[in-house]
Amino acid sequence: MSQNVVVFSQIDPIILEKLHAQYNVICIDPKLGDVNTQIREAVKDADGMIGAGRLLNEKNLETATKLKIISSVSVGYDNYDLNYLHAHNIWLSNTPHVLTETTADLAFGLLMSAARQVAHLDAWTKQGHWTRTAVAVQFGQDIFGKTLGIIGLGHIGAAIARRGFHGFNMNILYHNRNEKIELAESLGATYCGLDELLTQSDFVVVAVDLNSDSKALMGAKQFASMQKHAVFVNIARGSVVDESALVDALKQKQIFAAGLDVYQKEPLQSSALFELDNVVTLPHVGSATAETRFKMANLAYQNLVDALEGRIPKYLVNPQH
Ligand code: 8YV
Repeated sequence: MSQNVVVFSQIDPIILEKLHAQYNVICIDPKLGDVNTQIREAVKDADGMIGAGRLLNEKNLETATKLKIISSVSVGYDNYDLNYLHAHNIWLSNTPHVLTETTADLAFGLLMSAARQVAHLDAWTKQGHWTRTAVAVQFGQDIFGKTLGIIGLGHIGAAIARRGFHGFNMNILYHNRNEKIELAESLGATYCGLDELLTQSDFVVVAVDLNSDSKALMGAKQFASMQKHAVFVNIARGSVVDESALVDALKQKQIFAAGLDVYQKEPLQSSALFELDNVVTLPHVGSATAETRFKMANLAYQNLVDALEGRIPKYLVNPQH
């Protein structure tokens, strides 16, 4: 008797086809009505779930009496209620490593775009404003040889540091819950407190997991302590940043510019950020290349199959139960 699997977001079509071949699959489709209502109904007989980007907790999992695993197609897992999953013996797996370099590429793309006003000057040029040689208002910030401060030296933070160190001869500072001495030595990176990193860095990149320590880590005081020519980049989670404080800092030119891929509310349809010329806003595309999203979906598929066939998945977020 085939097991039942709920697919709660769009996943790679090749992987979806494999799931259909092995399991009774129900796909949640926002076009068919309220997603939580669909999830509550679909999980009643579900043995497994696979997908990403949805808040899964008691409100939509309370009917899931058979659920063994939620296989997330993501490395971050702040959108799952881990306490609820633990209390109900539901495994959560994720997809680390396969997206590290792709996400670090995007982070550096945001850093460079914000530093050199790429998004704003692209629109400005296309609107016909280019009537003479660039003047000060079109100038950007140098990157080569400058100081890059990384908040969160995990796999993605380290990949960003490698790009700065090897590619742009940058001086690397990092702040982390614990020092990473060997890794830091390989990057010529210096551990420092958050305040020192913010005051010393020309570029500040947030690459932390969202947790109780990192929530609202960047607020008015932190932005005010940055240098006026500094660029701020967030590819972690929106809730690490007090977004209204960032808007104020950008409006008051407390920092030069920002590059954002994540927001407190997603998807973001309107925001004071959209009125500003000194912020680049991307729609949470850090891992969004066809190649990487296939790797993530394939890894999530393997985690799901392992759990449903009685094996321990390779990347369990909550192995303790
Ligand atoms: C996911 C991400 O696509 O992996 C993560 O944690 O942020 C992205 O790669 C996103 O979580 C899907 O909503």
